[in-house]
Amino acid sequence: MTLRLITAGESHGPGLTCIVEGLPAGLRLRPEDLNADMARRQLGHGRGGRMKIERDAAEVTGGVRHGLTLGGPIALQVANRDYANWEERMSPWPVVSDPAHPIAEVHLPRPGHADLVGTQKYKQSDVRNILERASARETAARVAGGGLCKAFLRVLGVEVRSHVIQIASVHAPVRAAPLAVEDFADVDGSPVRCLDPEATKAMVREIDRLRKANESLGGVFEVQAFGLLPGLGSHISWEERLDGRLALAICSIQALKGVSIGDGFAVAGVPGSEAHDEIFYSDERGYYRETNRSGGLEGGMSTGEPLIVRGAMKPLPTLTKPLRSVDTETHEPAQALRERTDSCTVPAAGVVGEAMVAFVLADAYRQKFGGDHIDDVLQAVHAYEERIGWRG
Ligand code: EPS
Repeated sequence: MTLRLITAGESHGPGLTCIVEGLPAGLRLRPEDLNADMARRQLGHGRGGRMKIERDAAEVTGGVRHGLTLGGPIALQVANRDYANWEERMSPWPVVSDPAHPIAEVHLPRPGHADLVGTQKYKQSDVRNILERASARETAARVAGGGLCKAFLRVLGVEVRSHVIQIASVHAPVRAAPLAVEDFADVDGSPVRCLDPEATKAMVREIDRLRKANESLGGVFEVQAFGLLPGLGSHISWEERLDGRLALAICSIQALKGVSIGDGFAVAGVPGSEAHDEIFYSDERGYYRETNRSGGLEGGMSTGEPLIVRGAMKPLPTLTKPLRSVDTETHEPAQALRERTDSCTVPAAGVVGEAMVAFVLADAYRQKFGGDHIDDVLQAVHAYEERIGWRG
């Protein structure tokens, strides 16, 4: 049993679709399981005008009846309210446009965006035919699907959270103690979703400063998952390694350039004796570690410690003071497309990161435990917990 998540839709088209296939029957869902995260994804200091237009919410059009999953694919629809302003330009069907105001093609690819390579690869003259799908608007659909995965994980005692640890050159201070799930209770109260109040202020100031200078900003978010069992994923073949799957899921988020797990790149610079997590045993706790440098993953499998994954986002490539580019019709030097844009979406990317991690973990639970009904899943999980003497 594997889980699949597929999205469709363009940024300014009629709407987005997400289909999640492979969840068991009998899983209880509430509208807020989907919509709470969609609303969180819209927030964050540095968002642009578009988020004032959208009120993201998912309409369920398949796979759920009376608040319970049926075991079939679940289909979710997210409307693009902005489509009302783009109906002619983004109509799925040919339109008879006013000859005095023809629908203009875009010929000014933005460095750093999918624009230029996409037009070459897909044989398009209009950059809009690429940018509409490349847009991070698509992540609204992923987050809707991620809500389903989170609801499934919650029944299994797994919670996924995120926070922002860097925006541009501003870093949150390194935390002395490991985070617990309760530590994230107020994270959305920070306009940049950072757990440190002083760093929050500095990040907001940095966004304001660079936005005024017509710049965009990148940063780093961290996703943690609590309550995992040991043994999700596998060492036996490369494509089953959970760290590889997480890396794919995180790096697939628009504008993500880097991913790290646990101590990540820093672990490359310390001696072996300081890089690993020693193993202990007590009757009350069973096997346990006193450190979690591995980020909860050893040999491509979860260890049962909190999972810690970071994603590094580049500054958004749509700039209000555009970079140099080339007109794809004339091949003359030109400035890149200048469009309404966000200046920083690292806080939102953290919410998307949660959805992607939730998907990978839900998939790993489906692969390991199968089950057509959620009760079958729970039975299989409990049998495994008993076999390995898991104390949670
Ligand atoms: C995006 C450009 C902006 C963002 C958009 C992603 O949209 P617009 O061009 O309509 O102003 O706001 O993000 C979303 C719409 C969203 O829901 O996150 C881009 O080019 O990637």
